[in-house]
Amino acid sequence: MNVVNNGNLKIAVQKKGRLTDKSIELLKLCGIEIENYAERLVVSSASFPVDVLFLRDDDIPEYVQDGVADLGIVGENVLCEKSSTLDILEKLQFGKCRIMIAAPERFDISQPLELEGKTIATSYPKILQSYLDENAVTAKIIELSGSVEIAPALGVADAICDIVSTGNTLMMNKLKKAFAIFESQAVLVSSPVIMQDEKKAQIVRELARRIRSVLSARHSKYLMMNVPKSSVEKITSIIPALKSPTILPLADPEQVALHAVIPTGHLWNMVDELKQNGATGILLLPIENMIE
Ligand code: PRT
Ligand code: ZN
Repeated sequence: MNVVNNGNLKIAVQKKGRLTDKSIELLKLCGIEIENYAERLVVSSASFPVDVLFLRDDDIPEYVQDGVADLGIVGENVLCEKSSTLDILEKLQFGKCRIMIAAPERFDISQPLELEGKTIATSYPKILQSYLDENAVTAKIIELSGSVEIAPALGVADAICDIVSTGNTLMMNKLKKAFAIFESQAVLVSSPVIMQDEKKAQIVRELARRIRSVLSARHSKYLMMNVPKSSVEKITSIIPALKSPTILPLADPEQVALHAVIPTGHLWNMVDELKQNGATGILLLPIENMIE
């Protein structure tokens, strides 16, 4: 690939697939806007010194290893299958999935030893082989590049080893989950030499800082409500605020506005108690960034 050496940091993301939208969205939340990327291989951001390279996910580890890209966003499953030794800078909390063993219902497996002597179809032969080795199991691996789930019905394999997220694909193919052998999510990886270029290293540190602030904001929500002055202490004790809440005066001298950052998912457990203590106008807002 011919990539211009303009001093910009080069980030490889998946061109078209499950990680594409979330990768672009994450970059956008970090202030890296890219436009018109539909059919292009490389797009420069106008708002940050970054070029985004669009590649097949399987190729990302090698491009980053070779230094064609400085950073990459890719699933841990792909990294591991390629035996990549790239540094993982951040786990990105999307693209979560598990590589699982599954088999037709009549073939009931619940532990690795039951795979002894069986034939297993997979797109992840290395991850599967090292799992079998760790468990001292000998099985025949058949490598397929796609549609692994139909292998048992075709009589090609006894079991499969494939990525599962919702489990719908397994169910549609009348396969039953046995157990997981690998947990994966999208990660940000870096080239082994990137930190030797001080200018790029600085951009990487800034980007990593922004990513961390976006990720930590996802775990929090901004809670706002009006509360009677007399209930402030009680209400403050109910909410699991990350920091001390902000109390603001209102036109009504008996009431104050109370604002707090709370962990995502906690509002529903306390909403009745808040109302019983006189809270009104309860609003919960998303937080885009939380700068440390
Ligand atoms: O073209 P390119 O090579 O770039 O893409 P690809 O087709 O190899 O990969 P893609 O886009 O399918 O997946 C990219 C990455 O997303 C994977 O490497 C994983 O890290 C992650 N990921 C997360 C998944 C899934 N969830 C997932 N469900 N990858 C694949 N699947 C498959 C799964 O194998 C099953 O066949 O999606 C199907 C539906 O899954 P269920 O369980 O929800 O039915
Ligand atoms: Zn792929």
